[in-house]
Amino acid sequence: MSGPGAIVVLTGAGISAESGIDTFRDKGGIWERHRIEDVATPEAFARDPAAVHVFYNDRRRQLVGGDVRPNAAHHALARLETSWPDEVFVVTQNIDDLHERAGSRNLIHMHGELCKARGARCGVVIARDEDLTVETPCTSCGTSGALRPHVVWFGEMPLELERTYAALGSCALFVAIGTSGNVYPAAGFVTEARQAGHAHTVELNLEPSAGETLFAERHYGRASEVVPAFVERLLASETIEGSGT
Ligand code: BJW
Repeated sequence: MSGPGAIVVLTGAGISAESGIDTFRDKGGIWERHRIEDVATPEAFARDPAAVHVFYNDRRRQLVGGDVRPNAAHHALARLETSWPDEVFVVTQNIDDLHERAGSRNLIHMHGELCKARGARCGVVIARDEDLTVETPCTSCGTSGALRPHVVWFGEMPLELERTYAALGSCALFVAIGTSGNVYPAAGFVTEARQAGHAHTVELNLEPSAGETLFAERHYGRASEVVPAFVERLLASETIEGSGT
């Protein structure tokens, strides 16, 4: 007998906001304090790698040493993964590790991971929870100053898109949580899930996103409240409402 169907969950900065991590485009968010062109493009890193390292070192210190922990929304998604009869796949745009800390395992970080670095020359990805500087040697190839943050900047290709599009094309439910819908290709996943996968689509966010009309079902409020409530309803019924409209 076939199950209720696979679920793909896209998460964005809003799911980690109540854990104390700033979002990008909200009032007081990261892009009010930093220009994208200065810290989040390959050109910025080529021009002034030290400034880009400072930007990510500060954020890494907060994640590793600060009082940051997963909130009820992260925990609810981990519970969904263990309790739902079919696959639950989380695609996060976030570079924090709060989904892992909450227990999610079937997860990819499409915009990279803050606690990893990549050899700009050799391409090898290594675990790194300490500061990076322009002198830090690559532990793989030994080249001095060749380590960059393992993040996806504007103009770079997001990670594991092939696996993500395959999942979007075969899921029964697509849920977007805490994302403003401004950055592609993630902002286009809802359309892909509807058209390729005929999935039911749900937005859970503090406020309507840029793509709100693309979702068949929408619930607005804090992630720590709307996500656990949505997950409880799903697990109680073990069915997916709607049919891709
Ligand atoms: C709460 C809450 C609470 C608050 N509870 N909710 C023209 C048209 C279309 C596309 C392009 C274009 N020109 C260029 C592009 C492509 C470009 C792009 O999208 N640009 C747009 C700005 C237009 N994209 C790229 O370059 C990407 N690569 C690419 O496209 O490759 C080519 C390709 C071709 C074909 C197919 C596939 C690929 C790369 C994008 C890299 C993004 N990088 C960043 C920074 C690096 C990581 C980091 O430093 O952390 O990633 S930018 C930043 O935005 C970060 C995020 O992951 C990303 C998304 O932000 P997110 O998560 O949505 O956060 P916010 O702050 O925007 O929204 C938070 C939401 O939460 C809000 O709605 C709040 O209301 C809500 N919220 N508190 C629930 N408590």
